[in-house]
Amino acid sequence: MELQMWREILCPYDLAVEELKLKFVHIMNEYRTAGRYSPIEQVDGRVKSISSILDKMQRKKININEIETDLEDIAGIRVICQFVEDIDRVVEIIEQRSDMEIKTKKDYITKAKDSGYRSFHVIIYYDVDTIYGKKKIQAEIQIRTLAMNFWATVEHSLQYKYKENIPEHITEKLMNAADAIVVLDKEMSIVRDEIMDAQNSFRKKANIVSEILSTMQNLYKVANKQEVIKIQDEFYKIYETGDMEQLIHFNKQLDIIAEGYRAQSLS
Ligand code: 0O2
Repeated sequence: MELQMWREILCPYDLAVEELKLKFVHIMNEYRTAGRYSPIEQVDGRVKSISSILDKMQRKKININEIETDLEDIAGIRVICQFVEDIDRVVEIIEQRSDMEIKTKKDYITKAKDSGYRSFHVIIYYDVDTIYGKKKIQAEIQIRTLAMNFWATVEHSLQYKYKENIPEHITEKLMNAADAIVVLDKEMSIVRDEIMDAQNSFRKKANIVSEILSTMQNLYKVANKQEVIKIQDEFYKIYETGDMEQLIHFNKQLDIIAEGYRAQSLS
């Protein structure tokens, strides 16, 4: 098949990957904007390269006319979570969406692959709008923790280097590393609540501080400079105490002052 044909086949998959990446990043941002913990930590995606498609076709004896039905991972999305528990949340999010229809779920976490690979895969049907109309394509969403991702990335690069004939002593080390990753994920789960609390209050504080700074910046344009400097000094004092309650109160007071100036400018 000539290159132009490949490009045309892969074009809707390109669109799907871009759209899906954007949608998952948006979910993450929505949680964070709401001051909530996001089960999604990172999102990545790729369209399978032509050479990888050809390799897989050969390996799985797939006919060229059947690649779009038999190759489920031409469009691939990777969702990285901090904790194993977050993976179930992400699966639930996918289940509830109206734009993603689940075809299959593959749980390589409860039962890891022989290689030691752990991850949760969800194959979805996803509609894209092309110049020829609507097209339903398949996409593979791999959901895994940061630790699982670290292992899979290293192992994948070794597979590439050794063309699947990884020397035994390295395979053994990889299996040990896979076991260590299971232990690490379990340990992290134990302190999950603590870590989530710490990250949430860090984000909440950062959100409030950024609101305060932006209100003060606007006040500079309309209010008396001396008054703004006084407000600024007051803010630094409260900021140094690190007391969230005081920061929240200060933010509210500042809003009232800013509102007063807005009302004045309108009258
Ligand atoms: P790439 O380069 O990542 O795209 P299979 O018959 O097992 O090869 P199948 O049935 O299509 O493949 O689906 P499976 O095993 O559920 O998922 C395939 C994808 O999962 C792989 O895509 C990898 O991305 C990942 N994966 C599966 N097993 C392993 C493993 O042992 N190590 C690593 N690092 N990744 C794995 P591709 O097309 O094989 O590769």
